[in-house]
Formats: sequence, C-alpha cells, structure tokens
Amino acid sequence: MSKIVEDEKAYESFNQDPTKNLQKQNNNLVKECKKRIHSIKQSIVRYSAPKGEIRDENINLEDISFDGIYEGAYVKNGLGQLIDGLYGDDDYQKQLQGENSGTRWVGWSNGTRGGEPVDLTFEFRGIREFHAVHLHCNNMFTRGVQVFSQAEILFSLDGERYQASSVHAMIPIDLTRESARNITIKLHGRPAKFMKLRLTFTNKWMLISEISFESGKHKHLIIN
Ligand SMILES: [Ca+2]
Repeated sequence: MSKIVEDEKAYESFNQDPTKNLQKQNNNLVKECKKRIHSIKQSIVRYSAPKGEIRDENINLEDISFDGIYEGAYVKNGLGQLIDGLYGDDDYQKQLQGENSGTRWVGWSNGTRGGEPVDLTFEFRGIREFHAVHLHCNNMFTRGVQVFSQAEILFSLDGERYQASSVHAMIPIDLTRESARNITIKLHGRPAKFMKLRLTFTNKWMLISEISFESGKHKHLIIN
C-alpha cells in the first residue's frame, strides 16, 4: 500500500469520530507520559518478559502498552504495563476506561508454559542497591488465578552473568481472600544493574499489574 493511500485511510478513519479519536490519542499520550515518569523515578531503563496472553475473547491479558521489540511470545527491551504506575482491579475481567483503559493486568497461563516459571528481566540505570521489590498480584482463585507460589530473584552487573547467590521467597497460599494485593520481597541491599524475577505458578493463571522497586545509589566499589 502506498504512503498516500495509507495516509488517506488514516485520515478517513480519524474523521469518522474526530472527538473520540482525539480523546483516544490524548489518553495514549497521558499513558505514555506516566510510563516514562514511573520508569525514570525508579531508574528502570527497560524490561523483557513473556508478553502475556488472551484468556477469553474479551479478556486481553497481554502487555498492550509495551513499546519495545516483539519476538513471538516475548517482548524485549522496552517499557509497558508492568511499570506504568497503574493498578488492576480485583476483578481482572473489568474493562477500565479512559487513560486507564483495558484490564491493566498482564497474565500468563501455566498450561501454555507447560509449568515453566515466568522470567521478568529488568535493566536499571547504573548499579543500584536494592532494598525491596513490590509485585501487585491478582488472587481470584475461584477463576484459577493465584499469586505465584515462590519467587527467585537473581542479580547481575553485566546482564550476562547472574550471581550464584539469589534471593528466594516462598509465598503462603491464600484461598480465603480474592482481593488483589502487593507482595513485597526484601532484597537486603543487593547491588545490581540487571535483575531477573523468576516466578512459579500456583494455579492455572498468574496475573501482575505493577512491579516497583525500592533502591538507592550504590556507594561501594564492586570488583566483578
Ligand atoms: Ca501497571
């Protein structure tokens, strides 16, 4: 298709409902700004992850705002819903509107992954000391969604070699409360420029809407 035809089609599509389309463009811009501000505040440069899945026809649990590279079932080297400062509703099926449109959840299926854990890899601006990571998780167990059962956090200075000593956290299973919650894992001041979060399934689905880190400038010399 030529560029002129493409432009004409885009113009026609926009003109079908200009107010709605302007609002949509504005919402996307606000979303993009929020994502940038949150990533800068936390010194996050980019992340890579399995991109998420579509559970049912109307429940898209993919990382829909990811701005990096798409490679099959993975997204790489970009920023998306996991760090945009927006949290999902307890009911992950609820479609939120406006700048917060969509479910705001990124979800992975245990069945599709054959029981393999989900690896989320983050790169930060320089080496930092990490004190904690917070993961906002869904726990609607009556629909097969539960918080991960364990997490292994791996640290690296160069993104190639991960240190043998990782942080492990076992998460107690909660089959009483279905509300979404923040899971906090202490990281004990470990220095890293790259961090891998390896999360193990408890149930059929694992859903995360936001990940945030507590960190500070690294003050000591590191001999790698
Ligand atoms: Ca989010």
